[in-house]
Amino acid sequence: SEASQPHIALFPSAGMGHLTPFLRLASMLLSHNCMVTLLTTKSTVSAAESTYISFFLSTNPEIKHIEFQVPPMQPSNTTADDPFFIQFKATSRSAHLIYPLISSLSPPLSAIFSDLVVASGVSKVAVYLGIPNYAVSTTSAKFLSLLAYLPILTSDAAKLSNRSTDIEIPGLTPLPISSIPPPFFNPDHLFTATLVSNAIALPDCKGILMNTFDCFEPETLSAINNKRALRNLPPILPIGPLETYELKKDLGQYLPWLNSQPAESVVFVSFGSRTAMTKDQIKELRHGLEKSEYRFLWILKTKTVDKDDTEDLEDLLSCSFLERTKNKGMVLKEWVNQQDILAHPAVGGFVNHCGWNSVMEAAQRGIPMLAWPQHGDQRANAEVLEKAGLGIWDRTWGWGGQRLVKTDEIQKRISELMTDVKLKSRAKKVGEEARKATGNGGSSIKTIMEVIESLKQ
Ligand code: BUP
Repeated sequence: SEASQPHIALFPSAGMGHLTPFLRLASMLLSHNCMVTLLTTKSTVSAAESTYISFFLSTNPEIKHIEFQVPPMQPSNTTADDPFFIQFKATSRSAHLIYPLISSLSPPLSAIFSDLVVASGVSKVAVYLGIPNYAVSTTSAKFLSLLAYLPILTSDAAKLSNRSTDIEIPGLTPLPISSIPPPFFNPDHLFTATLVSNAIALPDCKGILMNTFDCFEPETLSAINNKRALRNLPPILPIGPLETYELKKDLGQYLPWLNSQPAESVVFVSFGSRTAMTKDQIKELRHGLEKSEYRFLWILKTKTVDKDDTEDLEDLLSCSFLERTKNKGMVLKEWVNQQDILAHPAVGGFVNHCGWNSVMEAAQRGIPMLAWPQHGDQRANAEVLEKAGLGIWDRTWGWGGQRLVKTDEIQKRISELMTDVKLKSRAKKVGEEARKATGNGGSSIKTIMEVIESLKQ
C-alpha cells in the first residue's frame, strides 16, 4: 500500500562524482520498495552524466524523472572558473525552484534526499512541504567534517591564512594544512562560497547520508555521532559502500584483454572524470609504468570536461611507447565501466586520485590503492584510506600539478603497490569489512532500513 511505500525525491548536483552515488542510492531504494523521483538539471556539464541518466531511467522505468531549468550564471564573472563549480553554484542558488515541481506529486513525497551542495535551498522547500530533507554527502566523513566547520573557518579569513600547521576542529583529529583544498583559503572563491552557503544549512537536515561505513572511518563517525565534535550536526548515517548497479553492456576492448591476464597482475590507473594531468606529468607516469614492468590499464584524461577531450593518444604518448607496451598494457581515452574493472580478478592494484566513489569502489573489492590525490577532498580522502589500510600515499607528491612527480618515484611506488603482501592482506580485510557492512544485518544496511522505516506513515 502507499502508506508503507515511502516516496523519495533524489536531487544530485553536477558531475559524475555526485550523480553516481545518487543513482546507486536510487537503485537501492527501489529494491527496498520505495517510490523514487529523480530531479536533474535540464543540461549537464559532462556527456557522461546525460548518458548515465538516460540509461538509468530506461532500465528503471518506474522512476519518475523531473528535469528543471537552471538559470545560467552571468558569464562575465565566471569565465575563469571550472565549469563544474559554475554548475554547482547555478544549481545551488536555484534549488528553491524545485518547489512547484514537486509540491503536487502523487503520492506526495515522504522525504527529499538532496546533495549537500544544494542543502540550503532544498531545506527551505522541505520545510514548506512539511517533510524531512536528508543531505547526501559524496565525500568522506573526514572531509565532511571540514565542510561542516568551513563557515566558522572562513568567517575569520585571518584565522585560515595565518595558519601554518594543522586545522583543529574541536573533538576531531587535526587536519594538516596541506590537506585543505587551496580554494578554501579564499572565501570569495566560487567553490568555497557555494560550499559555505550550503554547509550552514546542514543543521536543518534530518540526517546526513554518507557513502562510507563504520569500520572505515570509526573515529570521525563516532566523534560526530556521540556529540564529541560538531554538535550542531544531525546524525551522520553511513550507508556505504553503495552497491553498484548494472551498467550498459560494455563493448570496450579492455574486458576481453583483462580476461587474458593473470590474476592480480594488472595495475589499473585512473584519475577520475575531472582531472587533466599536464603533458609533462603524463610523460613521467608513462615512463614510471613502463619501468615498473607491470601490466597496466591506464585511463587517460586531458580535459576537465569529457566533451572537450579530443586529443589523440599517439600525440600524447608517442607511437613507440604504445608499440613497445602493446602486449603489456592498454591506454584508453574513453569512458570505461570502472566498477567492472575493479571487480575483475586480473586487477591487482589501483593508482587513483582518491575521488570518494573510487575509494569506496576499491574498498568494496579490497583492491590496494596507490593514492595520488589531485584536488578538492582528495588529500583528506587519501589520509582516510591509508589509515584504514586500503592503500599507500606519498605525501611529498603534493596536489595535482604542484610539482612534477618523477619517473623513479612513480616506479618505486607502483612496485610497492603490487608487491607488498601486508598491504594486500590489509586491503582484502577492508573488502571483507565493507561487504559485511552492506550484507545481511550489516551496519550500513541497518542504517538505511531505519531511515526508510521512519518514512513509512
Ligand atoms: Br574516469 C571514469 N568510468 O572512465 P569519483 C569514472 N568512472 O565508471 P570524480 C567510470 O565515475 P572528483 C570512467 O567508477 C566513479 O564511480 C567511477 O567518481 C566512475 O571521482 C565515478 O571517483 C567518479 O568520486 O572526481 O568525480 O571523477 O573527485 O574530482 O569529483
